[in-house]
Amino acid sequence: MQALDWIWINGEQVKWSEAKTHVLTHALHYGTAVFEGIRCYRTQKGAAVFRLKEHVRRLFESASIIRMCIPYSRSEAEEIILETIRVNRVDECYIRPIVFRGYGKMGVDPSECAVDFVVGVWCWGAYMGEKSLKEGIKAKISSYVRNYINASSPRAKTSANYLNSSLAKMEALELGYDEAILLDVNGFVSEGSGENIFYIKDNVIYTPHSHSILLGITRDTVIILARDAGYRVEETLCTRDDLYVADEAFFTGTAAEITPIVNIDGRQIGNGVPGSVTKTLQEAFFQVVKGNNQRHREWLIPVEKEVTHE
Ligand code: PPE
Repeated sequence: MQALDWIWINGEQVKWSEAKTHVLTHALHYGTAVFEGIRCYRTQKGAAVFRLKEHVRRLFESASIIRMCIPYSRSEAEEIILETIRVNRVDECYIRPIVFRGYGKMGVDPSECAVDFVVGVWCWGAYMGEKSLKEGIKAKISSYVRNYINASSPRAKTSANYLNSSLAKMEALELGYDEAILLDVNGFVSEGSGENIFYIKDNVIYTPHSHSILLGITRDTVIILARDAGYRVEETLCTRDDLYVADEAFFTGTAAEITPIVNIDGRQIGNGVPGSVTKTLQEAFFQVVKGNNQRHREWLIPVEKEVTHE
């Protein structure tokens, strides 16, 4: 990865190359961390962070689920994120706040360890390559089952949950696919290793109503944009067969944005190229994040403080 200049650690901007933590950090050993993935886009009115408030809120909810108290308010966290983008002087980037149990005491109980707060930003283009957005990708139903609700709280964006994702992703790549689709413990479709999933059948848009998913902010965005455009959107139980016979399918995520899926387990989806509904939603999504849709301007938080003329 390409280094930028500054990373926020516990109250100050630290030089990128000096942004280090102790090897006996609790989270390194036990996965006791929560994080976010947020994007900042270049718009006509300057750099803007997409749905910053919703991401920060989810960060705080994830922390609360794992009984970790963040030493800032939500508005302070938002300001720290904006400042970290400003000091790195980038107008498009991916933002990674992470809050973790730090150094203090080993053993599974983290309650005596410090809570560390870090914000890093870097430039991150298309998650699965520029081609994937245009041409779509091949996915595989994973042999790994998604994290179970009463085992590790999939709706919390915890580092520990990502072992499940890593295993599924490595398996998919090893077998020549681009991404994994995980089923939940009941055998219903949950999500990708780092994305939510949608499919389209007879012009209706479906997305899994599984409790074993991260409630994606891009998922929410797409549901709203699809309804704006007059589509019917259903949150439903979804089987692998529903996907196999879908007309279109796509992944959503901050990193993945809207990535079409054109093949699942060797079965061509629709015509084997990104479908028209997917392309319409992709276009609508990029219009919004780039600030070209006035209706949803409130989703874009400007990085530079707005100057008010009196
Ligand atoms: N499910 C999972 C498991 C997931 O990791 C993400 C985001 C989503 C759904 C979509 O959520 P949202 O970004 O709010 O629409 N995955 C993040 C991390 C990816 C990574 O490789 O790191 C992301 O997209 O930022």
